[in-house]
Amino acid sequence: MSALAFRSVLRQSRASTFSRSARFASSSAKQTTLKERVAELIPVELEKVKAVRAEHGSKAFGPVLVDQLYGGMRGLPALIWDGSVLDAEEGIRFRGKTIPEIQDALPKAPGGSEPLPEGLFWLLVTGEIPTQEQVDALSKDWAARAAIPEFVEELLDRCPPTLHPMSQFSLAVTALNHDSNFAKAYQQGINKKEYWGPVFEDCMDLIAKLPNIAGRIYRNVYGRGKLPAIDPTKDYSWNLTNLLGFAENPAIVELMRLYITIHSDHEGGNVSAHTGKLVGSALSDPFLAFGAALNGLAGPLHGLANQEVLTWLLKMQKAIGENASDEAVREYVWSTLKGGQVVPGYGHAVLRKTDPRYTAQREFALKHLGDDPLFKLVGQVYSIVPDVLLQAGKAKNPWPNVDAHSGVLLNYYGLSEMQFYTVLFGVSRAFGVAAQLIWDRALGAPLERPKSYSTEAIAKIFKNKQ
Ligand code: CMX
Repeated sequence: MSALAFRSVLRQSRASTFSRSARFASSSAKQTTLKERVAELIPVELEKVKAVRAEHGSKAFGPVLVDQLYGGMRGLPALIWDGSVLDAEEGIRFRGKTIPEIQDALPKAPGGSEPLPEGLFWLLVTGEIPTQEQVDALSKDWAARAAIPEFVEELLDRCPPTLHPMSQFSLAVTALNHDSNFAKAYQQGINKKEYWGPVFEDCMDLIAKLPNIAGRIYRNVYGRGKLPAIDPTKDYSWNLTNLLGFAENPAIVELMRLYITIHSDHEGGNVSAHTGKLVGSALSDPFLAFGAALNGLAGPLHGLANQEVLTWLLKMQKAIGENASDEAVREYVWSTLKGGQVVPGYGHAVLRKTDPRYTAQREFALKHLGDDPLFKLVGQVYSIVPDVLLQAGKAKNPWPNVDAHSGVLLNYYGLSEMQFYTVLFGVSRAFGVAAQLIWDRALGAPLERPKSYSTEAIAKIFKNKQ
């Protein structure tokens, strides 16, 4: 396809978005549902992909270094991921929008000032800012789908409280595959072109059921009594916070809205996002794909770091006391490094500056946490760790990531059980993985199957080459 034809496809797609926005300007008009909007967008996106592949399909990104094969594939262009793009300096953009931009643009709860994650999901899936009515409709839809099967409740109730909450979480999500619309439709011989429909329904069910799973795990493991019912008049984050037992405090509900929004997506190459996409590419249904993603999120170099940060901070506080001097904190950081451990919450495989998700949480803390001693310690650590990591000379990025701040915020509001924190990260990460799974099936993404090499083969291939 020529450059001219390609530009015309892009123009058509923008025009279609524009006409839709114009349609939504009047709130009395019938509101398109998310599924109807995806159906409208699919032919446009298929054309876009066709045009890009026709024009650029045979072009190379550049050389692949042997070091990249040994080095965890850092920087290797390998995936298409539409929901968000991560810039090393600037951080994440969700469908082109920075965190402050989405905080500004997305609909809020009555009296709230943080974005509703329902709106973020709409944005991740469509690239468009939804109306308040569309967001409210999503809250209602998810509340209606929120119940989990009795056998999954029993499965969770039988887990020993010593089983890590993330293992329980992935177990329950995997078991939801019992009722997968997609798995059933596939067995009945669904046409490839129709895959996205049941996958969409599974993704909506998946997101909707996570609060009941997370709430049940929390109450079982920490002995917090019976789960309340979902309130269909409230938003997703209010219900999640209520199931955990904290919704009487509007500040933590607001925190949850921000938390779910900013942890949702971080482009496609991170362990949880990529695992979800990879497993989905085998046409495993969204429950199986996201269950696998959760197992990756449970690793200490990825999502579990938010548990590790608070554990590390509390250990430090115990060792050097509250209101310790900068010198004492510096020494503690060095002792962590000299003990062959990482400083949790610092560094990143892609980012090279302070993570804007850290900044968003810091701004929330400045507004709400006052002079909480742990918040003060987080600030003090921020003024010391980057210098130490630079001096140590190994980490490519000495700045804090998202996990450096979240635990302190949750702890402040009484959610002090660190082992549970990654479950909340997982609830949020479902939004990004689900949005991508819908598009992967809608656009016919193929089975992932990169090529692997043995060290012997590499030595042979490059034996006589410069
Ligand atoms: N503390 C100590 N050492 C660190 C470090 C940190 N915070 N960050 C990086 N390094 C070390 C690495 O372990 C590596 O050491 P070796 O050469 O001995 O293996 C070296 O510096 C180079 O690593 P890098 O290229 O800068 O970082 P990677 O891309 O390999 O790893 C990450 C990225 C996040 C795993 C790493 O920075 C880290 O372990 N950070 C602490 C854990 C953490 O906060 N993880 C959460 C990330 C965000 C998320 O996914 O949720």
